[in-house]
Amino acid sequence: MENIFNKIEEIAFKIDNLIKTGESGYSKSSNSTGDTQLKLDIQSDEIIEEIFRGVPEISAIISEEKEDKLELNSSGEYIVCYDPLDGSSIVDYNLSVGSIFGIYKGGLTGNDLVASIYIVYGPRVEMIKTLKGSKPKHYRVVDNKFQFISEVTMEQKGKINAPGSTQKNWYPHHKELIESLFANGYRLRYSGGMVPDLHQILLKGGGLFSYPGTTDKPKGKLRDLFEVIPFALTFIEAGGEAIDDKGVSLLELKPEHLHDTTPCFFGSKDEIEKVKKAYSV
Ligand code: AFP
Repeated sequence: MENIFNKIEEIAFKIDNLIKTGESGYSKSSNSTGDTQLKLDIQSDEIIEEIFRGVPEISAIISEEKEDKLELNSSGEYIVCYDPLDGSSIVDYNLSVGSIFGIYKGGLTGNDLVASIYIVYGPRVEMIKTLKGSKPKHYRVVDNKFQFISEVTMEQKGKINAPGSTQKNWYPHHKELIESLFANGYRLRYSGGMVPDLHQILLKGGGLFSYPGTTDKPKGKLRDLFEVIPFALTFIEAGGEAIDDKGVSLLELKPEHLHDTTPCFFGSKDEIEKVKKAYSV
C-alpha cells in the first residue's frame, strides 16, 4: 500500500494547487447523488483517476463523481473509494475542504476497509492516515513535504458539537439530543465541510459530529463507501466511536449500492453514549 500512500500525497499537492488556481463555478453535469458538479469536482476527479491508473496495486476505483466502478489494473488487490473534493460547494467562499480515500481489500463492506486517508486543504495542508489496527497518524506539509506530527488519540469526552443537516427536518429525539449538548456547554463548530469539521473534533480531543436521518432524507446525506466508512475507521482507531442511528458500528456497514448513504455519528465515547440513549438503541 506504500505506493498508494505516496500517490495520494502527489494528488494532495495537485488538488491544493487546483483549488488555488482552478476555475470556480458549476459545470453543466450532475453526479449520481444528484449534486450539480462544480468544475473543481470534475477536475479533482480527473487528477486522481490519471494518477491511480499508473498504480498496479489498484484494481478499480469508485468515486463520488462517477456513476459506476472504473476497472483499472486486473492484477491489483485494492479498490480505492474516494470523494475527490468534499465540501466543494463551500470552496468558493474560501472555507477549508478535503479529499477522502478508503482503501478496501476483498470486498466493499466496512470490514473490508484496510486503510483510510483524508487530506485537509486549509490554512495548512494536512493529512490523517489510518491503517486498520493502528492509531491514526497526523501529517502536515512543511517545506513542500508531508512531515509526521503525531499519532492521534481522542479523549473520553469533548466540548465540540457539530450538528449537520437541516434543523427543521430533524426528528424530535435528535433535536433534544443536540439541544441537551448545548445546554451542557458544548460549543457549536460546523462549517458544512465534513473533512475540516471532523478533523477539528479528532484533533481537539473529541465531541460529536452528527449527520442524522431526517424527515426529508431518512438515510441521511453522507456516502458510505467514500465518506462514512473511511472516517469511521479513523475515529474508532483514535479511541472514539462511529455509529449509525441503530447504534451499530459504521464499520459493520454493507452498502448495497455504490452511492448509498447512512445516518452517521462520529465522536468520543461519552457523546456516542448520549446518542445511543437519545435514539433508544
Ligand atoms: P458538498 O461536497 O456538496 O459541499 O457537501 C459537503 C457535505 O457532503 C459534507 O462535507 C458536509 O458535512 C455536508 O455535506 C454538509 O451538509 P449540510 O449543508 O446539509 O449540513
